[in-house]
Amino acid sequence: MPIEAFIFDVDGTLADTERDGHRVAFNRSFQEAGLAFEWDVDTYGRLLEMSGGKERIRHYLNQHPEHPLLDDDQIRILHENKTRHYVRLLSEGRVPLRPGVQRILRDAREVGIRLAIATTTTLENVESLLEVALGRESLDWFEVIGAGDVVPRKKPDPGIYQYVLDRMQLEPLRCVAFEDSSNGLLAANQACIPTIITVNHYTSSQSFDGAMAVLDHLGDVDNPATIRDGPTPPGFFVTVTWIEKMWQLFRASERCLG
Ligand code: XBP
Ligand code: MG
Repeated sequence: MPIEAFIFDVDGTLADTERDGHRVAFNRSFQEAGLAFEWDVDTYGRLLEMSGGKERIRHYLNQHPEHPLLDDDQIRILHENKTRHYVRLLSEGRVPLRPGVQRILRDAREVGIRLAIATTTTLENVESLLEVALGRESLDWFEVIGAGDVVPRKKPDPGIYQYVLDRMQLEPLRCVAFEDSSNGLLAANQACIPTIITVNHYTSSQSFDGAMAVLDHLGDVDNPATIRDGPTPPGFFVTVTWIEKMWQLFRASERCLG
């Protein structure tokens, strides 16, 4: 029985968006609104435990009573402005895809693996990233783009994965999810989807129990991946064939959480 679909997270997985993309955009929005705070790289790393931009702003303000508390409408506007800044940063080509991503998408399409996205970020951000990095036509490669507020609760809640599975009528065990964070892994695992992790600056010290494999990135012929957990792929880069083997082993080991 072959793999039916690959489901991709976006932030940290398709591209390293957080530090030089989202964080900078949040700060521009705060500055524009005359707010007297700025998120440095480490502060932002701690705030990433809260997924969702609006939720993250609220979480920060709750922790910092010295700043004025904003109501939901004010946070919504602040976040809309943040999205505008973020899309502008993307259009300047500031956020490239991670190694191996474009190759895996192309190879998966060639062998008929269906593609989808399950992300916490705003839909506009996903569409802009795809358009800038892969061309407008790439939006059609993904049968479903599950993003942002289409579900009431964000990762680690499995809602966004369940939304994608339902829309595509997929069995979770016949899919592979690609994630970068422990929140993302928890979401995919609770939806019972075998998951490959590619870590980044912000997530490399997190715990990934229950993942199919953990690597620093997917790798490419001229850019070897380092494997943290799981067998090394031939040539040190992840291929669809290697994913299929890992998936068979993972399913046979009954390590899948549900
Ligand atoms: C991504 C997020 C998002 C982004 C910012 O998490 O939590 O909130 O950081 O995007 P994941 P928005 O990769 O697990 O989906 O500001 O649009 O929310
Ligand atoms: Mg992510």
